[in-house]
Amino acid sequence: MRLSRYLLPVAKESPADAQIVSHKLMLRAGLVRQTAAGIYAWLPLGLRVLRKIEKIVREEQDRAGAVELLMPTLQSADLWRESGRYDAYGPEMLRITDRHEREMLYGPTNEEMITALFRDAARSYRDLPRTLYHIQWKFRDEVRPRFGVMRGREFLMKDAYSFDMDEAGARHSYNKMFVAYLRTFARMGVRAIPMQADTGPIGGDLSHEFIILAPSGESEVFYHANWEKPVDLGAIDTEDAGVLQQVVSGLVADYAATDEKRDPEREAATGDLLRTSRGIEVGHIFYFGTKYSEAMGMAVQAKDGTSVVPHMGSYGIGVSRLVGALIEASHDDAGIIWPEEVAPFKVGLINMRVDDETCTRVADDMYQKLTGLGVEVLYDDRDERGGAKFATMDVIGLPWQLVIGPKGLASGVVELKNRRTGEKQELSLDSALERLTG
Ligand code: 5CA
Repeated sequence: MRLSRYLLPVAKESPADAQIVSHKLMLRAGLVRQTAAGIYAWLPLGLRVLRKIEKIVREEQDRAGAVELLMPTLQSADLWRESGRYDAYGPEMLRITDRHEREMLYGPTNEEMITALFRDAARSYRDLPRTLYHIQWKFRDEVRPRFGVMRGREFLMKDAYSFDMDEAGARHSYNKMFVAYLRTFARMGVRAIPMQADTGPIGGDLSHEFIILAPSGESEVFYHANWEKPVDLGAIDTEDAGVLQQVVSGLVADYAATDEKRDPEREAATGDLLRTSRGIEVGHIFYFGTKYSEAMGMAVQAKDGTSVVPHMGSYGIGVSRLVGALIEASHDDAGIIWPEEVAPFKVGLINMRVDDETCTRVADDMYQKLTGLGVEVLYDDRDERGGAKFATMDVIGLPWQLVIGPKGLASGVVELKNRRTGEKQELSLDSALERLTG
């Protein structure tokens, strides 16, 4: 992409209304713009990050055996009356009336809709177990939307729902998601710690929040120092319920809990290995048995002919919140430092002198070669000062900066800078190309 043809409104100054670093940087780096309280437009660069996060989430859901579908954002109030949650949900639900005076709502979550869909599609034990998911916008009319996309009113969520014949099956489905979540966040270059959590309005008795440690986090968390080391999942057979249960039990043997779920006994046992921090909730998983299937009259035929009410779980990931959370976890004074897997582009190519014929010819040629080889390049071909170009590249945080200027070219070299380490190297054009494609 040529920057001269892109939309990248980068700002030098930190916006006054942003309190935390990720919100400031998202505005400064031209990733999003607020269009109403807690509602954001995703500008081209921000959208690329959002899509990359979505892709990792989707791949790991698919790998865990979940099946993708897409449910609408607008739902009918009657559906929520079936579960009894229409009145219970409160002012966070955005209620809408259509031209025929029908009551609708912008979905804050989808337990009711998926239960209705699955109730009408599943007949017998042969149709179970199933885990279904979608990645769709949600709306919660938060009293105090804040911290940019981290606590928005409209936000993108991956929500998955599992249906099993019994509790043992449901726990297996839960454990599969548990492991899929660890893999998902690890691929984004962050560690999210699974913590015992409250179930809130979703209900149920088994629940974990996945939390990224960051000083700006909304919740206070307590955990065993072991969680500071990476978790090695190796090649476990997630289809084997026993093996998987052992792996998950082994992991949660190390204490980790949110404020509401603190356990003095386990904390005493953790001793001086107990750590405390603030954290950002990027995922939340629940097992809630037959709460919705029962209320909404869902039953399937078992092998022995009897009628069984399926056990359910639900599993959320805050896809848009993750964009902010990843920045909280990875930035410096100059700007964002994207982990390679979610970076909007891999390379920022800087032409230092667009008015210099050789410089522009070499930079154009490098741009063609890199993109031709499938490398994602943002090419700064604008007629701007070098200093401004460097500052832009630093704030938007692409993993690599390739600088082409007349001085270097005179001795046959270009400069390659690693955004994370700050390390700079002078290389020939060919070796630079090799480094970025190898
Ligand atoms: N139905 C369940 C699981 S599918 C559910 O709604 N869970 S949740 O309420 O915990 O939300 C799932 C994830 O969405 C949270 O872990 C969080 O990362 C994200 N999320 C929740 N509220 C917001 C918000 N206001 N802004 C941005 N992300 C949010």
